[in-house]
Amino acid sequence: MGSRIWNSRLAGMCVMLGFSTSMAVIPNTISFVNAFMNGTTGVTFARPVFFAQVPGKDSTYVILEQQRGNAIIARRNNGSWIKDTLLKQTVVSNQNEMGFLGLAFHPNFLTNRKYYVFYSKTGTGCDATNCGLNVIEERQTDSTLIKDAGVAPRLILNIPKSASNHNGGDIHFGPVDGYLYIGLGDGGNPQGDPTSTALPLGRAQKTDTILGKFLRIDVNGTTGSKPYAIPSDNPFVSNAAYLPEIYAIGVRNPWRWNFDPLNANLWAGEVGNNTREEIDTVTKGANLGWRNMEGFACQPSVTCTVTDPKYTLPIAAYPHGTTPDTVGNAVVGGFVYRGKPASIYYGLYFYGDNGTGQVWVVRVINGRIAERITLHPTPAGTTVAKTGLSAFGQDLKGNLYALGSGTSNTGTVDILSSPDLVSTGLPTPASISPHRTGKAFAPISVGDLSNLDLHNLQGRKVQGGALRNGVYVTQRPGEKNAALVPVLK
Ligand SMILES: [Ca+2]
Repeated sequence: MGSRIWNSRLAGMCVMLGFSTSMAVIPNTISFVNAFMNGTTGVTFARPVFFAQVPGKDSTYVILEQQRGNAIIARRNNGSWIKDTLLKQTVVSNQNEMGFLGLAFHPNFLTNRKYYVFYSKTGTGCDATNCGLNVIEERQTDSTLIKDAGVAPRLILNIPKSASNHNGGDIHFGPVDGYLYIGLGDGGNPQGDPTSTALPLGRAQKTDTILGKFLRIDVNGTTGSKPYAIPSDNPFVSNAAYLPEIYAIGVRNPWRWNFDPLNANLWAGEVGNNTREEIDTVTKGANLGWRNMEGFACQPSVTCTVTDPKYTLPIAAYPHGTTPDTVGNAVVGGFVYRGKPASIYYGLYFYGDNGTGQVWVVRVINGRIAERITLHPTPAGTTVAKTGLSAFGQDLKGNLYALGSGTSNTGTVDILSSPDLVSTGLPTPASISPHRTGKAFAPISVGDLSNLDLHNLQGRKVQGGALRNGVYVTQRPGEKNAALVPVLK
């Protein structure tokens, strides 16, 4: 099948999910349990800001330590959790919002061992505290898949900026198209903020800069002298006023964001300015409003209309403050839960706030929040879910994690734990259901799996008997279109 599937659009095949959507009451009490306990002691990190499972490796995860510049491997070894180092970036800036910010495994990582890093370092010829250079590089592991091969990286993108803040820094491959998506902040003070007079529009609304944007590039090719290709269906490729890398405009600081693995919807936590925080779903060609809008409101100094159809409004926004249940000061984007398909949380979106440490789960109907639950960690009475909440993570079974920053070595990675959340068992029988007739969801049996090519989200081909509970990409041999399917087994 090769990489063909990654150029296919999600179409042509639908799935029967094997369960019905429940509108039952969402439980508001869950446990936050250190994911790497050895007896009574948990493995800790310094300012962890990113978590992912290493493709093809059970019980093996990568965690980024922002300021130390380390990509740490936490893995199970002889019954204990131990730490190894995938990569140490010695040039990473230690400015507050800078550091080692993002990592993404190539969709074909298990065959080409390529991975991509986003980090910031001190810019050339400028004050270390007031400017910086964000860098995206392609690297490769050795045959163990958990140690960098030590060869020179391939530069993908240099992103110079005149301030240390508003970097964004999350990068992910599209689950269906296989392109690399990059979330970039507006470049920070002073020009990015609404108090600026130097750049009346701000960078996020200017289409000749990549700052304040979501970008989409193809790392498997080249366009002209660029070390990557421009996907031919990027939204502005035929508009000379826009840089062709641009996928969506109008963001201030999309600190953490992720794809829903089931349908490739892009959910982002967009860190606001002085007043409010917002959750966005980012669609191709969207204008997400900043810095004309913050949340659902126009900026005081800007002429704009909330109902202007050129803006894509947030899914949700919440005000600044310190009352834990309702407010915060810096949103942390999370995940749509796709672990246990029978869970009441299945399909709901988890996010939180860095300032209050609060975690919420929401049900979204028709693009707006229909229900929001504040998750209270056990024991009862505890209000702060995760002190210093910096990011969420998701493993290949769909389990969710929350990361909390510690300034030294006190940061931890917790698994969100409840009987409704943690995916451990493999129910039987398997049930996946491609849309064969064009008219109805048509269940197929385990035996029918032989008619499908199944790939995990890293592009590795898997087949019937070896399937684990999870989300897979399926494509009927000879067909052009691919679909993502959850598999129960
Ligand atoms: Ca916005």
